[in-house]
Amino acid sequence: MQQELEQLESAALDELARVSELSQLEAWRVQYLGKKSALTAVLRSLSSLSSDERKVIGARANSVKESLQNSLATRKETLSLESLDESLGASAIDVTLPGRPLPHGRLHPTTQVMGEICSVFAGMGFQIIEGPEVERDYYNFEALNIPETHPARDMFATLWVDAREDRNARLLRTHTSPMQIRLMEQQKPPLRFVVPGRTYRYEATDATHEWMFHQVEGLAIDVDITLRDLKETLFEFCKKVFGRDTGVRFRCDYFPFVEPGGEVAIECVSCKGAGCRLCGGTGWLEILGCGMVHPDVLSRCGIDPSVHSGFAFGMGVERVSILRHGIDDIRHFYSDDFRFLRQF
Ligand code: FA5
Repeated sequence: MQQELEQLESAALDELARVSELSQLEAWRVQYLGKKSALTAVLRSLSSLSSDERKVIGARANSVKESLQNSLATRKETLSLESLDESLGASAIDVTLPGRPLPHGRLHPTTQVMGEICSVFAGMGFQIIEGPEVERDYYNFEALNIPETHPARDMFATLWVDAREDRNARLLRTHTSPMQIRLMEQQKPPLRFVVPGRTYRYEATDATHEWMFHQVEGLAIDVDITLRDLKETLFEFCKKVFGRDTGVRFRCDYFPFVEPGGEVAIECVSCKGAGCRLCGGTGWLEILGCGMVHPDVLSRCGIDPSVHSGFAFGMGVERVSILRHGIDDIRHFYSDDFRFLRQF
């Protein structure tokens, strides 16, 4: 019987060493230490043995029982630790890994170009100032030599805030030129200002026209300011922003609030002057209107035109951006398409 106990112990311990899951331990316990196990049968049979045999076999059977119980407890602890390690390993955070890049915002391409335009003029001695987007009819039209019945009102399809019949009616400014009047009313010459900001027109959109776009207005008033000052200022600006090799065209144009008036166009970036959809086949893209401030406008603002003269210009910011970056359609700017915006 003693030999039987030796074999039982070694078989049980061998099998226990092979148990690899906590859940299998109970089956092992039932088989080797349970009520119907061989060891329990030996312990139950002790009473039928002689007292000498009972002493020897009993002591051995109890030591096997104790050894199996201890081994079971040790194995249970080992397997518990292993499974804890595994679950920690699965959810552990590797703090040495590089972080995921977070998407971050940046300035809109229009804001970037507007800043660039303003800093070129700031370098020439112009101050930067902003003005209201909701304007009075007087500043947007009347004071700029565009009375109610003037055909030039058709140049500026207007979004009205109040009924347009009201002489004091408010509107969304169609250009930044009303700030010419506000500045000349508020300050005495010499004046040198640029005014960046949003403008609105009630018109259909296409590759070069939006209903909301940005302009930068320029105004310089002093003694002896001539058309030559205007042209040199604008050519210098074009050289700085578009480079020396880009074609610049200066032509006469009509605006009621300047005399003489002009427009500046830049060689089309898309077709290099050959003619394409973007430039409407002309090879040129107009970026600004300009001219010498009309004497009537000066007088209306309390500036004597026999003493002072000045020039003004109004530049389309998106048009400058289109030319700077080779963009084929103005509508990309406000489509909120990240694939477009991310490029700037
Ligand atoms: C004006 O707005 C005049 N106030 C400019 C001016 C100022 C003339 C001072 C004389 C003295 P015009 O409508 O041409 O002019 O617009 C000026 C520039 O704004 C255009 O050359 C163009 O670059 C841009 N622009 C005009 N309409 C749109 C539009 N719908 N979408 C985008 N850009 C436009």
